Amino acid sequence: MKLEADYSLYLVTDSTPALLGSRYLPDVVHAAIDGGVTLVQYRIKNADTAAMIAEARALHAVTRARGVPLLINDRVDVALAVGCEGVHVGQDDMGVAEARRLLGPDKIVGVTAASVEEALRGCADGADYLGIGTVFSTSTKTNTKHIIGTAGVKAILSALAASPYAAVKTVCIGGLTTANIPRVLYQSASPHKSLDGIALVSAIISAPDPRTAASELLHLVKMPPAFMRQTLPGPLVVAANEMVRFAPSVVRLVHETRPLSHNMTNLVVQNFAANVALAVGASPIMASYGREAEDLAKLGGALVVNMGTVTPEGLENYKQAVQAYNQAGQPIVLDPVGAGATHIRRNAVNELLAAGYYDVIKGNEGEIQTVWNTQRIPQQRGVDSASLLTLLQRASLVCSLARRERNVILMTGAVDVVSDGTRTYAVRNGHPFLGDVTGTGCVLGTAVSAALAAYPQDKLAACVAAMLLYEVAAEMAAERQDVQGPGTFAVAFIDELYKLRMATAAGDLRWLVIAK
Ligand code: 3NM
Ligand code: MG
Repeated sequence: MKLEADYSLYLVTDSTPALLGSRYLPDVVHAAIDGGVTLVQYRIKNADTAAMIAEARALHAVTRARGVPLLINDRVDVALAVGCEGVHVGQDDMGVAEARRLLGPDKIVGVTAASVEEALRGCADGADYLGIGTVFSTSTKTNTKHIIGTAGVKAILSALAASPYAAVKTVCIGGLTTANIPRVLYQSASPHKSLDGIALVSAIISAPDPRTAASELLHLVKMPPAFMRQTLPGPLVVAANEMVRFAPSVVRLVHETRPLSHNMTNLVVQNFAANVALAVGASPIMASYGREAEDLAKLGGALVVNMGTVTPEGLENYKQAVQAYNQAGQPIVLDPVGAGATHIRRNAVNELLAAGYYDVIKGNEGEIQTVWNTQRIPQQRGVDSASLLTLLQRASLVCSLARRERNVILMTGAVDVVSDGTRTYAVRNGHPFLGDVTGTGCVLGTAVSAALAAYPQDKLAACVAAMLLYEVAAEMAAERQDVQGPGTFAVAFIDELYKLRMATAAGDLRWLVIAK
């Protein structure tokens, strides 16, 4: 009888000193199983066969005593010699069918898959499970061929669900850590099939305390992510035709709850962002030190990560803060400023996307296109926006990206487009002066963060409310007699935002008649 394996937390071993240090591998595996590892793969490259068999035997003694299956990477002969529970083969190793023939029907045979084609072939050849990856680039395995992201994992899961192999188990691998596991599980799930678990190396092997690390990781695999726990019991989702009418409720909620808007933003807009946060009724803090976020995330607010003046140190700070807000289940707005402009920024976007889940990603056309495809070399210069797509194309991109990321995507422009993958909106308010004052795009992220913190139950409704308030205030400011250009506009804009918010809190909703 074949052992029914539990794929929840799958440890792949690595004996390189950089990861294992001077520790004894069977001790580390022992501790990891005590912490919650449910499946172990012994993986070692360039070792003598006799030494491999001896070490695999020592590992098997540890795993068998605890009812955890042991698989051997690549080497069917070693698995046979040891009598362990199976093998894992890569695309360049012995084929699944051959391994199955040698091992018999009762052993576990798994295979690596980086594409739908490889996945379906592995299943057809009789694999019990797929190791899908590489999800994110990882220093543990540098010769990886394809970085497929959560979108690649989801494509494979969707294809399996629609195939005769829907029951084949799946894990994914590559660069997985406590910081990204919740969002990887959430974003890779297709409607009819989700991952059975997570496979990883360094998050356990190089952890100072492998037992605690495994226990934390297993907890993350089993629990719904914090950003879901918050929205699951949400009282209502705003109906499509009610968005505009609902906006004042969100504005009022911000006014009443005065949520924290934590901005990690660029040098240009610090002051403007803080003033806009105050004008909409939020409580701003401009804190760029990542370690501070752990305390700030507990205050019920939202984080804005604006990579307008990104530096290596800044990037590390963003990642720490993103992890803290994800863990606290508090919303994050990512503003990938100038995302396509340089390869440094393209890498920064990649790293930020791998570092956590973003409730809203806000950017102009070029920036959103770069998030969609970070390999893309854009036509964009600096951070100013130029539109090359039709409104329909923009709406379609925004909607597809929102589906992929399972969040809300907001694309700014003469007409702003926002979508949660199901409901897609265009907001036509605003004024050309917004384009003549620096930071007005960035600072919309601050207004959105306040709305999200006040009304996380429906992120799209929160975004639409913030956008309407912001853009209608811009129209009102631009039309004032005393406004003569961008300079006076910027000052009047803060005033009009403040006045609109106060009027809304007092029940005066006349501004809604110009919302479009
Ligand atoms: N296989 P870490 S990536 C062993 O993509 C392995 O097939 C991969 O290490 C694949 O969890 C990988 O430390 C290494 O990122 C994963
Ligand atoms: Mg291999």
